[in-house]
Amino acid sequence: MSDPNETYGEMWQDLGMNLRAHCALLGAIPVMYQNAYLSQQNRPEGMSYFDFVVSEIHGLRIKELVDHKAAGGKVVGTFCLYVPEEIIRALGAIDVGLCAGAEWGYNEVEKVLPRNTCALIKSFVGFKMDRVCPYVESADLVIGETTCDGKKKAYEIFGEMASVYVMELPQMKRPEDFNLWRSEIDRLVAQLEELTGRKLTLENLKAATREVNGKRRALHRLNAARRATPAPISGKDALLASQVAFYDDVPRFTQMVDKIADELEARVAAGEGVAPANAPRVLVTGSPMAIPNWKLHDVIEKSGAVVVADEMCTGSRYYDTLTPEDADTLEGMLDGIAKKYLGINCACFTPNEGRMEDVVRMAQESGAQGIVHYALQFCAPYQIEAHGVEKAAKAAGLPVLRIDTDYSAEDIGQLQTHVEAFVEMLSE
Ligand code: BJ8
Repeated sequence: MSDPNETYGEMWQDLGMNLRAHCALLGAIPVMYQNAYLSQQNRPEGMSYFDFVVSEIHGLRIKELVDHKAAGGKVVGTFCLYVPEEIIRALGAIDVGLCAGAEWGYNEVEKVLPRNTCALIKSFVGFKMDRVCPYVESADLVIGETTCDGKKKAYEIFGEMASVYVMELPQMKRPEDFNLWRSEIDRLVAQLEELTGRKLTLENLKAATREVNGKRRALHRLNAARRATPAPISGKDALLASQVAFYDDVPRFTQMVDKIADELEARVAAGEGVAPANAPRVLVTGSPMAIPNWKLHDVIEKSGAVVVADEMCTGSRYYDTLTPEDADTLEGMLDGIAKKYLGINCACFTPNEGRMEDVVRMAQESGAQGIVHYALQFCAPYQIEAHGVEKAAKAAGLPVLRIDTDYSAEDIGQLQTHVEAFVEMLSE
């Protein structure tokens, strides 16, 4: 394999990246990937596409973004599911998810953020401070949102280093909250029209909506196949597909995921799986897992269970509902977008009963025998909401294991002990 620094060094330098630090970050990923992914048996052949995507994680896709910018296009970075990607795409910009899943630059970060900030926030600030993420460095505009307190305050600091626009997201779902959110969508449109120099129209919004819905449908197909026994794909592989959905080229990604779904459906028909039919089945719910955060799924699956569903932003919250495509006015399309996005069940909302219902429904549909609740340490919304999830799950007869962790490898031994005991209990 060619040396990525030789192939892409000039491009990274032109983006203003810190090449020395970046080299250290990039060097860590193949080892993690080998341990978590390439060591798996009987993976679907279609996953070779994702092996390639990860091997080129800061290479080919960044080259595509750079080419797009050279042709006059814009790149927009986002951190949250509530930012409607249909609008960004309709205006000819490319959207990329910027959530970071690796510990980086904490020494510097902890000079500006409290130590007890969640790993996701510390990492995205660390990536920017150290200039090691080519996605962040490619972005012409970063869109934040008022979800949790940590994120909304961190955007103020992030805004000292990058161009940031923040959407106000309500924290309840009453009619007056919908009205606020709907007006925020109009503000976003104006902001993006100014950035791109283009006008949002019924036609370009419909076309982008069809495209993004296509991606969601493909992910839905892939994940529906996981309901079969034996599971035709590991939870880790399904997680990777969800993670890559946030930055890959949309038509290409959709085609590749559909191809994997074809393969999985054939496996299901043939009764083939990646784990034995009697492997304990687990649903994971909680905070999102950004690339390369594969830690919990890896521990669960190496303990002999299989993750068959993910109620997370890197999971069902992303693909479960589609944006309506059939309104015949631009206003109507934007109303549909506002409604679809406000329907997402993030723990930043109160109350958030919809999430409890989703967790129980998904566990039942996927045949999960137990639930692992995952929260990043210092993520108050998910750590506190774990109580409600536990109550709803127990009422449905589903045992719950609560895991609070971060991105470091230090607690892996401890995690293994807890997870192995839970898996053993499920297999009794
Ligand atoms: S829709 S989950 S992507 S806000 S882990 S930064 S909540 S302290 S990421 Fe999220 Fe949007 Fe909700 Fe999804 Fe705060 Fe928790 Fe950190 Fe979090």
